[in-house]
Amino acid sequence: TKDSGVIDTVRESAKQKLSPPRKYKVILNNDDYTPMEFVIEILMTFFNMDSERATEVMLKVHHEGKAICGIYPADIAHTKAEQVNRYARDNEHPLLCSCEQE
Ligand code: NFA
Repeated sequence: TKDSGVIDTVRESAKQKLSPPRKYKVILNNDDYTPMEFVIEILMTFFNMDSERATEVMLKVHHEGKAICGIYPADIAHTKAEQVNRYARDNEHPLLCSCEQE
């Protein structure tokens, strides 16, 4: 900085070493019963995907067993998974959303 000597020394000693916040993958899991259209609606509503992207991710879950819907800080990831599971259960679908540390 333009200040030197004692001022910079104070700044250095006050600096904290913060690790970057850990992130979590929000995962959507396949099942045999949840309608494809409902999964697309979930991806558009909770993960802000357009219908083209939502269809692509839904088909990846359908064919590969699971897919990542998004990567977020811990609290947001867990809240999204909870909201998806609540919405699926309210509509009597077995769809399961989970989180994994990145
Ligand atoms: N496998 C479901 C079906 O054939 C569709 C589905 C896709 C379910 C993605 C869950 C996740 N109706």
